[in-house]
Amino acid sequence: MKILHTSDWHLGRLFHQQSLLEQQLELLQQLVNVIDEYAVDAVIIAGDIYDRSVPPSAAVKAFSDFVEQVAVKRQCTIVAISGNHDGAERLGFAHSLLKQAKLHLITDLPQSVEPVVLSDADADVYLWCVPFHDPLQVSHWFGSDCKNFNTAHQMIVDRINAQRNSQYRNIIVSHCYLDGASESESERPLSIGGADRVDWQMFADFDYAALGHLHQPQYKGLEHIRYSGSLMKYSFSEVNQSKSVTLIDINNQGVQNIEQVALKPSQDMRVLKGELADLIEQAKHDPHSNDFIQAILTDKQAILHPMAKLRAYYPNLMQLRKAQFEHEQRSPAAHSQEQLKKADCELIQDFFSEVHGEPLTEDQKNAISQVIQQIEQEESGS
Ligand SMILES: [Mn+2]
Repeated sequence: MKILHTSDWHLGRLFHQQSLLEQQLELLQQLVNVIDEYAVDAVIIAGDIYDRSVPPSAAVKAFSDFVEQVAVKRQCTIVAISGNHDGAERLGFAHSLLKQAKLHLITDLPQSVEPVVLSDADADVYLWCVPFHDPLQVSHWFGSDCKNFNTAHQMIVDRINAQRNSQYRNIIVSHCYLDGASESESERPLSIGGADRVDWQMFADFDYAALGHLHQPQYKGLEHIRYSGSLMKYSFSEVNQSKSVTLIDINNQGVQNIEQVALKPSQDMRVLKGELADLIEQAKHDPHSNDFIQAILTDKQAILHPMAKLRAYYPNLMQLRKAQFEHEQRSPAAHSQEQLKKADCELIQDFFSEVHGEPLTEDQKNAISQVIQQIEQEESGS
């Protein structure tokens, strides 16, 4: 049985105010081609199908067309969970009807223990699908308190383990942040204060872990605990990553082969560094001048209208930076990502030590990070 693992499509995402839908549609077509070429039986989407909880209509149409191409026309099963960017309830509309049409949408926590079963001549595969959740939602479901993402995820896995039968093959699907894995700038932190990490060890006993959230294709701990990575590059921090989908060949003995199939957009994302005059000279012979470009200028003297001058050659020049400032200040994107995660908590910690002359206790820190998280959730309306 051949299963394709993908995640983090972020349909409807804007990049420097520009829609990426055209590029996303091109890559979805490549996915369909991979499904045909490798005779794929099922597709797993490990969360973040959309970029926002209320996606633009063109993004909804893109997913709808994909479902029609894959589940309806090709009778290839689609199993998708909600990620932290998706609006779980909207995405889960009519899920019990849709599963009869080979589209399994798992957006509600209790569905984690209702496996999707795929059977053919090769294998019986149980897919345990864990939609994105925060510790509060898990506390509600279990009726007991759990403080962080790791405990919450472990509780769900324990419940799955109590139910699963090792006579069959078992795949777990989740949208989470594995401790120690590599992040990119285009992921939205799941929580602040660093309490969002989960241990890879809890996935070790499954035949395969199909993960979403981190945008770089990678495995962590063991080769079968994997992130497929995002559909395309969503930040300039990802220029050196090769995006792909992961193809798993599984039979009743277990996973037989894992292969990364490259996704190649016709418009790439690149960073160019040099003096403006040199970049312009090079641009004249650049066969990929349509790419999304970030330019880092190394000129020492001031230049008038460098953006306009370079845009004449690179119409998709999205960002211009001056190298001389690079060592003085870090990139604004990296800075804000870091701030999002740490700033509020650390600010309160600094203030507390200043006033009381002693640091916060672990309990106090947890209480503060919970309050901040709550405020963040209220503000985002989820
Ligand atoms: Mn994502």
